[in-house]
Amino acid sequence: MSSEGIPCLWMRGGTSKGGYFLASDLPADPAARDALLLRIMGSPDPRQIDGLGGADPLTSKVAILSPSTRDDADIDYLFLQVFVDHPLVSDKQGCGNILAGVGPAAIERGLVAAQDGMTPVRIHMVNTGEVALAEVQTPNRRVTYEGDATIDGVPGTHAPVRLLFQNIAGSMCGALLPTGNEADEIDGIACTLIDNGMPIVVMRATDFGLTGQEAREALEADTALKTRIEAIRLRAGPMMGLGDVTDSSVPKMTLVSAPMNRGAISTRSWIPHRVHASVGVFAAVSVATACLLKGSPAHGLAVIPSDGRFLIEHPTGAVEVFLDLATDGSVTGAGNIRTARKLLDGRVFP
Ligand code: NQM
Repeated sequence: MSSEGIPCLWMRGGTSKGGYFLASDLPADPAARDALLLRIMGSPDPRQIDGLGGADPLTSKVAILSPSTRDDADIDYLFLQVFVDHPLVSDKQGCGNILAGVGPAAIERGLVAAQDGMTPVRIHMVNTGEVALAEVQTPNRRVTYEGDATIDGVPGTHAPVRLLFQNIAGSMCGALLPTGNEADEIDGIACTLIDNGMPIVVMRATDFGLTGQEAREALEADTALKTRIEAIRLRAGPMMGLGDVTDSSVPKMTLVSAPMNRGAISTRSWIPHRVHASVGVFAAVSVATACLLKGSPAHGLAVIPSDGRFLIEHPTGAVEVFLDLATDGSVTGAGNIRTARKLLDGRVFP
């Protein structure tokens, strides 16, 4: 263990928070790296008392940055989910919220030169193999975190970070609909198994006797519900080509209901063992895409916007994702506005 500490940027990205590291500052061996990250976060421990993690999957996240291995990107971004109460670090998902901090962090660390005004950063998302474009506000060639943009689930206003995605269908499952069906039945529940940037299982909240408007805490306290949802997830994993997902953070489980606040659909997301305080960015893109499928349980509940701007309601408000649609109705691209904030630039002592 280094007595000098390891350089670390601690940042909020969207509605998540975590450590941003340079790959060159971490062990190259994945097992040694993961052991180090568990120590840094203080896992496994439900309180993460001996580490920096915030005792919540949304604040126990890591971004590892390096110069890009690809010509069509400026940097590589590997996302790692550090489990809170299990000794597990998973690269089996990406994260669109932490992605919001990647462009700013890459500029802060000198991996990308800032332009005057706005700096586009092409980010190779190593977990899924796709490239995202992030537009970072850089007046006078310096990253600014100050601005007028707001996102639900984060107090205050900040500089916008626009994120644009293409070709994200089948990011981890190889196909948008890995079973080839718009809906499958698992344990008597109609499910859409879909991956448009994030593998998720979309189910009607009412099929579980819920309204879909329940609070995060109420859902997490319902152990019978948790058990039912996990049983469906363990069956959905192999159907989605993800194999045994017992120790994997995907697929996520999304309960949908009719929108209540002029949105397109309302969601409660299991990620996968806790309930999201809002909703993941790629998960929101995947739900919006499911709304368009006539066979999906989401379709009959959704109010489809005419302009491709889907307001996805969640426990603390709503997130807007925009979908680019081809003439045949298929989704060709997606985007979202997030904000990010540098909280600390220092050294962490594992
Ligand atoms: O779906 C949490 C988050 C995420 C994922 C999770 C995310 C996404 O930070 O793109 O951002 O689903 O575990 O919101």
